[in-house]
Amino acid sequence: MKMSKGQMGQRLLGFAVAGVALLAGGAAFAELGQPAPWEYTLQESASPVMDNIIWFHNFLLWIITIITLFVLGLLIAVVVKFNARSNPVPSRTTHNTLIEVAWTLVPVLILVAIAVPSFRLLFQELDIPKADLTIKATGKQWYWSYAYPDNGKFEFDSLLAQDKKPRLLGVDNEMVVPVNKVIRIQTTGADVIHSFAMPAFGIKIDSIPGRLNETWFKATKLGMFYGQCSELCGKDHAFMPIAVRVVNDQEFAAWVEGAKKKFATNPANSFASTGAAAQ
Ligand SMILES: [Cu+2]
Repeated sequence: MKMSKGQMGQRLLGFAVAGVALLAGGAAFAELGQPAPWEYTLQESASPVMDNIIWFHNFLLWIITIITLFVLGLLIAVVVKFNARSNPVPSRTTHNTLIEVAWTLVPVLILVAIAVPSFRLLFQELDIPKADLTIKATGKQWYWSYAYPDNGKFEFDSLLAQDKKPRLLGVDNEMVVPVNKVIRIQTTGADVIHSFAMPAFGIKIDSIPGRLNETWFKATKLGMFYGQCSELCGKDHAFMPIAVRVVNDQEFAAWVEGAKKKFATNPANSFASTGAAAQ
């Protein structure tokens, strides 16, 4: 297909307009705690771990961009300066100690520079600080159950609510947590492997039958946060969202009082069925 110069210009202008619209749109639609149309960045952070994940992501983006541009520059230099026409008599050099040492050492130093913050982030994710609150999240086909063993012992199911916004993320009973508190999440699967994932808090951990996995987050912002089961777990895998409401301490205490009564006779309440609630 041949295009005239005018058509080409028009097409380029079209791409430019689309690109700017995309950038502006991404910023305009970005909403805390949930995905946004045309989103191309990580979700806005609401926890110290996610702050560091975003920092590390940007750090790596800089490094990879510099390396890519450097290699591109070398390639262009080779193509332009050392082709048969501009360099008819090639050099017969086979060794250069300085360059060989440099191209071994420099990548090692770059990898060390990446390894240090990488391990720091891994340890931050794995070392669970002293928890203010423990919640057990059990993945089931196809919904989640949340147990609060610390706060009067209750457990409830959290199912997708078709009529709630945001679409496919709203649930009937949200997990509720206090703001700026260390929340330990213990997770397991009741039937198959699920995965508890919450992008704004920077956590994603498999929920495996017969095993209790642990992770943690500290929500630093109030509001609603949404995640999804992130391990293919059957036909309704896409329909078992995770919704977390972050509230202040007073609201949390009030919610606990209400939840204890509301879920006391819940068949999902393992504390009630085992008699643990009476202890
Ligand atoms: Cu699942």
